[in-house]
Amino acid sequence: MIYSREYETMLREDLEQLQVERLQMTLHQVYRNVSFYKHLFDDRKIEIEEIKSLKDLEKLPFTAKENLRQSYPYEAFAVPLRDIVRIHSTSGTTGTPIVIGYTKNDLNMWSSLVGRVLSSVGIDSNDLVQIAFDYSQSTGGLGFHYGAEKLGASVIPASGEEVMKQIRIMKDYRSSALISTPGYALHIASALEKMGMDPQELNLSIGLFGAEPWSEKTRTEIESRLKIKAYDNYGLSEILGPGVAYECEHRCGMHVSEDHFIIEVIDPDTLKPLPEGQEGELVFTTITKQAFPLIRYRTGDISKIISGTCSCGRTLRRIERISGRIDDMIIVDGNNIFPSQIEALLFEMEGVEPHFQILLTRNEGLTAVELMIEVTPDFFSFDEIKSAENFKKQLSDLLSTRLGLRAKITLKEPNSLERSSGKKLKRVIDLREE
Ligand code: DLL
Repeated sequence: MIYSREYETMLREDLEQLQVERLQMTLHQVYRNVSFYKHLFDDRKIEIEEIKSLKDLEKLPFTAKENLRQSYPYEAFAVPLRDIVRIHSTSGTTGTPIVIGYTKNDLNMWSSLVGRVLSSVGIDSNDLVQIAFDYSQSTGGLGFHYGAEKLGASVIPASGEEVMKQIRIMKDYRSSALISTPGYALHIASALEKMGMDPQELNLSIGLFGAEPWSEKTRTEIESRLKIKAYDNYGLSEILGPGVAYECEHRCGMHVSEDHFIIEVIDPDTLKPLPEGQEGELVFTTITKQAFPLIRYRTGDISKIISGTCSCGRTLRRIERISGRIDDMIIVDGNNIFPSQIEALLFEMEGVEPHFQILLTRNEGLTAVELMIEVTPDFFSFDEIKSAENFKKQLSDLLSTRLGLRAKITLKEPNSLERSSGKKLKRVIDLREE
């Protein structure tokens, strides 16, 4: 079903006109209220009145994660704190998080956009929607929660429950849709198989998955093991949370809610916009957000715009499945982590070199993380095994409290981790798709 027919099927010409009008308003708003945009615009001598078409977007500066980190906590907000009704945050590349605010209107808009995501895969008020996303600072849980409630579905907030409890809820409450990371769906499938329970005993028919990269192969695997139809959806907290782009029943790319976001694909090296159909970095400009508007925000995600129209009738353009990142960010069961954050923690510890490797594999659907670290030459000599165990415990507590990361820690002799020919260590070895 199409949730918001007027906008989702708008004539392209009208949509582009709407985008330009909304962009103008947003530019005035950020110039007036966000000091780093005022400086950026002044430095580049940008006259907002001269931004008259989408082509003129190119004249505007990009926003990077770094700009938002430097605005910690509230400098990037475009409204006073009294108008903020919700605060989420996301990890920056180093220790400082990016803080995202929402006004009442923003939350309303967010719920409607999530309503589009749910409707487009056939979820409606007859559905029992089990949400297995985290309900804390990340946007998956609460984002889907309010969107599903707005749609009138029965919402089961199940995050944080361990897998047996999830399955029990799913079976007894007859959940018809599961919303989670694709990895968690595989985890549920493994648990069902271990219990010897046939997924046909459940009432589940739809799975809506996102927040981490996955492949067509994983889609097929989830569908055959859980006996459901699985759909992809994309979003990021800085721009909104879930609700930015979504598959429809045809599953040939994700429609971008272009009445709220202007999308560009750029070459990450030259920063020049690329034509439709060419792969590059996704860049979004928000055009309806009040509290946290962003101009040309570089997502770091790689994809491309799919040319041509979709048979569902939506005129909103589609992006292809996210194929990777331009940086080294890794996503562990929906949690985004930069190796530089781990490095910063290691610098706080004594007795280790900042040489480490992160090995990612799958264990019953979820990500198993092994952190291999080189210790200094005197580490093994100055004390016995006990100190190594203490060290590992201390580090794993730090990883878990600061980054929400559970990892097996393996200590390695100095210079034992393989260096590439340029003597640089490959930080991340990701074997999850193998
Ligand atoms: O992951 C928002 C979200 C929640 C989207 C639930 C969909 C479902 P962040 O925690 O800020 O927000 O992480 C955003 O996750 O830049 C991508 O790298 C990655 N990502 C999100 N959706 C997908 C997807 C939420 N469908 C970052 N495929 C983004 C691949 C995805 N990667």
